[in-house]
Amino acid sequence: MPANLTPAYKEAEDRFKQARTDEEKLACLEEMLRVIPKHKGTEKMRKDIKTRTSKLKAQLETPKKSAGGRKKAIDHVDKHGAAQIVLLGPPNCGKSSLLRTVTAAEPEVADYPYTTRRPQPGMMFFDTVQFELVDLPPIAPDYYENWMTNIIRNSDVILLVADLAAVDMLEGIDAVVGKLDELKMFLIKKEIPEEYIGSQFCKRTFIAANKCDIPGAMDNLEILKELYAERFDIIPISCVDNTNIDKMQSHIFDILQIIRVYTKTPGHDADFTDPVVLPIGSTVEDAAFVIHKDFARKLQFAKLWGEGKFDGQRVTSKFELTDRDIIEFHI
Ligand SMILES: Nc1nc2c(ncn2[C@@H]2O[C@H](COP(=O)(O)OP(=O)(O)OP(=O)(O)O)[C@@H](O)[C@H]2O)c(=O)[nH]1
Ligand SMILES: [Mg+2]
Repeated sequence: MPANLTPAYKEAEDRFKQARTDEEKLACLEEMLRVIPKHKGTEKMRKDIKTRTSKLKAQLETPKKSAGGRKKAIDHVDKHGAAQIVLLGPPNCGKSSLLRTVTAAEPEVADYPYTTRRPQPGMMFFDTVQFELVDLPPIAPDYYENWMTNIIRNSDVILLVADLAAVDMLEGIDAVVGKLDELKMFLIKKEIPEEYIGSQFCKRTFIAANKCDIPGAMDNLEILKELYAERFDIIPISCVDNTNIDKMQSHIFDILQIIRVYTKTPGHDADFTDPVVLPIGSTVEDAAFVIHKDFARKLQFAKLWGEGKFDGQRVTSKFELTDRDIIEFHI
């Protein structure tokens, strides 16, 4: 039976052939399995991809030894919070300063380039939701740390940081976008196309144009907008006087298309410290499922408080939730 392979599969297979590291190969195999047409004619191929994937995973999970003992993985940052956002940009644009501004992390900041050498995560708390930001080394035409690829592919959002104070501002951001194109990343503003849902090669991306406090920065901002505004949303920010930091934070919330739902137990106030974070369109049942699988199964009804509802409105498990709803489960 013919395999009738699609262009998407052939593209993924080409990427696999070009992949140099095991991490890259694994990402490509997973992509191949995701896009391969699922019918009798591809059964053998799918089995083969699965076998290669398991072998590679086992190989990668075997701890590598170095002279000093076990080697710590540099190409992976565990995910925490509602989403993981990687900071990418040219040297000296202010990635580490941004991490310092919005999280409690204390990465090294210096007025010379190539300061950051390793990934540095930090948790950003915004409007009761935690997001994880990951500061990384810079990207330049002649400088790229290959281990970053795995971290970029595993992330949920790419935050491109431009340097409005740099004379070569445009070349700086061009080099970063060029590298991502080379890695075959498909960068989008907000809506992930259906065929890319679950893919590591499609990322929500926007630009934070940093150092807008510097005289002349607005001229550079106009140039940046002229060339990139169609492709990416651009938010001018400053880590020195905090201009638009809140706007940048709510933009992350907006592009992720998520809602937060606060839970309460009968007779008590709602817990506003630890919301359940869900995709827009989620139901009461989805929220219950996040808390516990059994909980969703046993759910009889819920009471809701929030916009467009009367207080304590009784709803069934299929009821669609909206941002900031307060929910009381009854099982
Ligand atoms: N005026 C101004 N200076 C800034 C701003 N953000 C960062 N800087 C300065 O820019 C320089 C570089 O900042 P870093 O945060 O180290 O930049 P980086 O992108 O992490 O640099 P690398 O790790 O070398 O890639 C430092 O001197 C910062 O104080 C800003 O918003 N305005
Ligand atoms: Mg840095």
